Amino acid sequence: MPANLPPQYYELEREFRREQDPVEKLRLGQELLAMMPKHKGTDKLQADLKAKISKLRQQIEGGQKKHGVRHIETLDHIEREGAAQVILIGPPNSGKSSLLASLTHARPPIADYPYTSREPLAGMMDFETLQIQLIDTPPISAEQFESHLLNLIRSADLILLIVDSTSSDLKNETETVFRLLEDRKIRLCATIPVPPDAPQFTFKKTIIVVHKYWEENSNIGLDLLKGLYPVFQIVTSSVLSDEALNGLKAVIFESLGIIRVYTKRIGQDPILIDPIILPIGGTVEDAANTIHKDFAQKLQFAKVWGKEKFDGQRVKNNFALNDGDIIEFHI
Ligand SMILES: Nc1nc2c(ncn2[C@@H]2O[C@H](COP(=O)(O)OP(=O)(O)O)[C@@H](O)[C@H]2O)c(=O)[nH]1
Ligand SMILES: [Mg+2]
Repeated sequence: MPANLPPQYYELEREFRREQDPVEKLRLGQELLAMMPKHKGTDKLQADLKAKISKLRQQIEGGQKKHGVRHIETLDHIEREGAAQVILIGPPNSGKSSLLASLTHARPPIADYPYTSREPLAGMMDFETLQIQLIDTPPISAEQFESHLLNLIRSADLILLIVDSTSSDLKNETETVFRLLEDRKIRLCATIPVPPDAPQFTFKKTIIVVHKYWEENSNIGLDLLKGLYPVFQIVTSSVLSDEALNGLKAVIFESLGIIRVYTKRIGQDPILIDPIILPIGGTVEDAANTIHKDFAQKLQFAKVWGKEKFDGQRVKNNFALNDGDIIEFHI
C-alpha cells in the first residue's frame, strides 16, 4: 500500500535529517509524525519515526541530567485531543481568548488591552456528539510574533483567523497576519490546492471569523473583508450571541471534512455517543480499522442504518459511509 505522503512531508523530512541539535530535531520529528497520514501504508514509517523520537528524547534527557540546563520547548506542541484540532489566530485584541472562553470550559486571560495571551491554551468544544479541541494563541502583529505559533499552526486541522470587525485598522491587521505567515512559508487558504502550487509552502485551510459583529459599524468591516478575501469562507461571530456561537460551531464542524459513525452490536441498540471519526468518504473498512487492524481484516460485511441505505442493509467493506450512519460489524 502506498504511503501517499503530502509534499510538505518530504521537505520537512529533509530538514529533520539535516538537523544536528537534538531538541530541534525532536521538535521536527514530532511535527513529521503529526503530519504523516495514519494508515496501513505508513505503519512502518510511523514506527521508525517513533523509535527515532524516543531515542532523541532519551538523548536529551540524558544530556539534561548531566548539565541540568536544557529544557524541552513544549509551547509549540499541544497534544491532540478529540475529533480535531482547530487553532484560533489573529491580530491583538480581536477576541480569540473570549471565543475560547465562550466555546469551551477553558479560562484564558481576557482584557481590553493587547498582548494579554502569551502562551497557547487549549480547550474542548462540545459539538453535538463530539468534541473538538480549540487552541487560543498569542497575537500576530508587526510588533509580536511568537515563533512557537508556526508549529502549532502547521499541525492544526483548521485555522480560524479571528479579526475584530470594529477595528479601524482591520485591513492592515488582517493583511499583516497573512503576510507574516507567508514570510514563514505558511499559506492560509480557502481550500488546499491539489497538487500544491508552491511545494515549499505549508497550506492551511482557513476560515475568516469576523468577530464582535453586531457592534456599531461592524458590517463595514464585514464588507471590507468580503472584498479583500472573496474566495474565503467568512463567518460572523460575537460572544454576545448564542446563535452566532452555535453557527460558528457548525461551520467549524462542516469545514473539518469529517463524518461521525456510530456503532451498534448485533441485536442491540446503537450507542449514539462517542462516534468513530472518519474523513469524508471513509469506508466501512476504515471504520473497522479505527477499532483494530485485526478486526478490519476479519470483517466479513457490515450492516448500515443511515442516509443512503435502507435500515440494516448489508454493505461491502468498501462502502463509503455518511455522517450520522450507524454501523453493525459482522466478523
Ligand atoms: N463587543 C464585543 N467585544 C468583545 C467580543 N469578544 C471579545 N471582546 C472584547 O475584546 C477585548 C479583547 O478580547 P480578548 O479575548 O482578550 O482578545 P484576544 O487578544 O484576541 O485574545 C476584550 O475587552 C473583550 O471583552 C465580542 O464578541 N463583542
Ligand atoms: Mg488573548
